[in-house]
Amino acid sequence: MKPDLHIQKLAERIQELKKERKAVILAHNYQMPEVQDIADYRGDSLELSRMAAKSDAKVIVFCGVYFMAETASILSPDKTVLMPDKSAGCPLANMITAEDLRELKRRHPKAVVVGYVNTSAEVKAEIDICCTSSNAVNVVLSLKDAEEIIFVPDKYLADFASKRTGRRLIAWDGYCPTHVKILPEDIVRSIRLHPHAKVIAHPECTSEVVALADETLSTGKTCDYVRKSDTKEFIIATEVGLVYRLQKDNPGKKFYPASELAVCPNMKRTNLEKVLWSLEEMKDEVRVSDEIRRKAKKAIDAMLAL
Ligand code: CIZ
Repeated sequence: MKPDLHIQKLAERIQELKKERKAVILAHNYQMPEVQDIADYRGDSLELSRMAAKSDAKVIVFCGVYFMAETASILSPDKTVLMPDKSAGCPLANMITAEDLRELKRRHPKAVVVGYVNTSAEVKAEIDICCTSSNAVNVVLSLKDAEEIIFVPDKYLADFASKRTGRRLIAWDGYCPTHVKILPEDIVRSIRLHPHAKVIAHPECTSEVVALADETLSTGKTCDYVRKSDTKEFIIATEVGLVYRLQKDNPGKKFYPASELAVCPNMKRTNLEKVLWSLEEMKDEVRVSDEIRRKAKKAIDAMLAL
């Protein structure tokens, strides 16, 4: 069978089964093109989990990494959350454990704890307020009365939020191995090749890369920004999967990945075969225990209340 026909057949079978199972398929912005194409919703992790929670689906198939499926389970405890490849983890989220955070809190008993959405459910259960890459600055700004602020786990997002707010943050030494592959020289070279393009960097990029960017935005905010912008060319400094979505949604504009090396191997573990098998066999389920869920949800609700 020709590859295109194979993909089409798989996609058709997925759509049939999706109806039978009353499922909704979510694809993170970093997923492979063919996975993005069969999804009901594409977006960032929180946006996707919130849309799935509002839907009347019984089953959520989360094409993303583990903490994202956990977030979906936290917001939709009555739905079955499936991951086509449960081994797709997030190295950044795995850089801090709940015990690491408890130890840090013991050393700073008065600190308010801000935790990036890229954390396990167990870590979320230890934080006071969650944040995403689009609202980290506002979350920190909201903590005017806090004597000290702990920020976990991404040190580059912490640095970005600290510079924008003027607040000193006690940052965990975590980072995304994919975003740190984007080097300042990649940005300089891309600007030389595309002098009219605007540079948009994700705040998980290193501080040196962020300093060279015109805008520093989450994936969701990047989509909004380029749609509204009059600029026709963009250099995108984040995981390359976002470029596919931007190009598809904005056919009249041009997008250049800042580095072809910025590929998250975990995001690329999901493919159409695995999506099909997960619906056929109703596997692999991700469920957060009630106790952890209640605590973690408090941190997410605190952010949503802002
Ligand atoms: O929350 C997400 O989806 C992540 C990890 C980043 C983003 O900017 O979308």
